[in-house]
Amino acid sequence: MNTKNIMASLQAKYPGENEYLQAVQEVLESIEEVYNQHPEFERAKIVERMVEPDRIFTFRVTWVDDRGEVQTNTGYRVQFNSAIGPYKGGLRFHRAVTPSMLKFLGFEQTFKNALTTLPMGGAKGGSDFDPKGKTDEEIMRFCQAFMWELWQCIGPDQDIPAGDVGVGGREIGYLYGMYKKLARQYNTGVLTGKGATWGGSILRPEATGFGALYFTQNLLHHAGKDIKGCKVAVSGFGNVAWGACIKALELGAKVVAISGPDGVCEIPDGITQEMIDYMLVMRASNRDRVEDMATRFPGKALFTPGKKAWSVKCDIALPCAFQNELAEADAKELKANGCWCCCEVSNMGCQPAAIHFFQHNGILFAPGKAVNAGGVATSGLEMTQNAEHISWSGAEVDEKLHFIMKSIHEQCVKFGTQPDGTVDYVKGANIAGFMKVAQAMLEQGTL
Ligand code: 2IT
Repeated sequence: MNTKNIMASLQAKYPGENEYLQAVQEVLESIEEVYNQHPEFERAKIVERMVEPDRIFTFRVTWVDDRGEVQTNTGYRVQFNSAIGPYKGGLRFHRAVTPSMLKFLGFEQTFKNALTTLPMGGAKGGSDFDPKGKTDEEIMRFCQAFMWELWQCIGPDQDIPAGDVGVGGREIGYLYGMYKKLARQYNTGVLTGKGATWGGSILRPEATGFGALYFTQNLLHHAGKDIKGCKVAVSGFGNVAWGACIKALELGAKVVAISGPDGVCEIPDGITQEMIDYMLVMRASNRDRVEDMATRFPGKALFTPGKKAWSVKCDIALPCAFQNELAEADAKELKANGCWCCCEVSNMGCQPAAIHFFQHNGILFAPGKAVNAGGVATSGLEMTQNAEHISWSGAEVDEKLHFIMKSIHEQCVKFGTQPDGTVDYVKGANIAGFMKVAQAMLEQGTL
């Protein structure tokens, strides 16, 4: 395999699809050496096939806002790879959604899902719909209009969407309601992240954040460290940040920052349960402002406009917001402020130069596709419960999530341990995920 040639042809074919090209480049760099030890992969052109999605559905979504005005958005579902199971991955509603963004997310999802130990292929979807400032009624009408097109592409044994940025329990409810009406199918397994009374798994809302902290614990343990007493900086205040804060607090760490597109809230005494509960209110308001935390908790949460969470002194950085949110300058600022570990929770949250800086300056770093895989893994557990028409207790789900995150960490160590004994988690995660998908593709023939 020649990474340079493959990247050059993808760049020529998909100019401007920067997130997608970035995600592919990172994986190809990691796997090149292993790939070249497997001539059967080269003969079957596994990489050339793996970097292209199986198919992309694009559709118009037209809905009516509260003023009676007709609005039009674009909806997508990228079915990336089905080598190890039906397509699985979230839906993102965000004004910046493009095919490039969803292709990068679908590509990452394929490897992430392979790491979970569960049989799930990779997919992603969403729309350029901007939930900011929308009323509950508008959100419902948009979700219904979106499902009007999407329903034909999905199914409990074909493609199972879930939430992502801008899509939480409320949106999944509206989407599922419309799916039933259109498809006249009542199998709850068609979507995950559902409400607990109608097929949702206990702990699915918390799972991405909880899993990220379990992974962090495993990583710290492997490095001979402990999370207790550590200062943690978290970016974002959405579903993922919320789950991460709950578990960090429970494990005895101190969350000293959360952030939003408007700036950062420093919390010198550490986040409290009351503040964590308020994150849910902030999210449901669709205001997209972290400053609301400072207004609600004056003197405890200190807001600085225009600053990121990485400007706050911490031991551990947990990016929980959006791709490329942590730049090289942020990595340098973190280091200067004493940070020694960064577990990426958002998908591709760190820019390549930031990862490079971490890895060359003795800062422990693990990539999103390993750290945040607890979310989709618990979606997989939700699918199992739906297929069996039962629901497990929280303790049962939590035990399985612990096991899965431990297993993902072990796979990273197996494929990422370097001659000097340190672990390259980027390499480890990419190689482990790639080997599983590549082997399955090979065994299923040229498709
Ligand atoms: O990025 C992700 O893994 C998710 N948004 C969750 C996907 C899922 O199917 O639960």
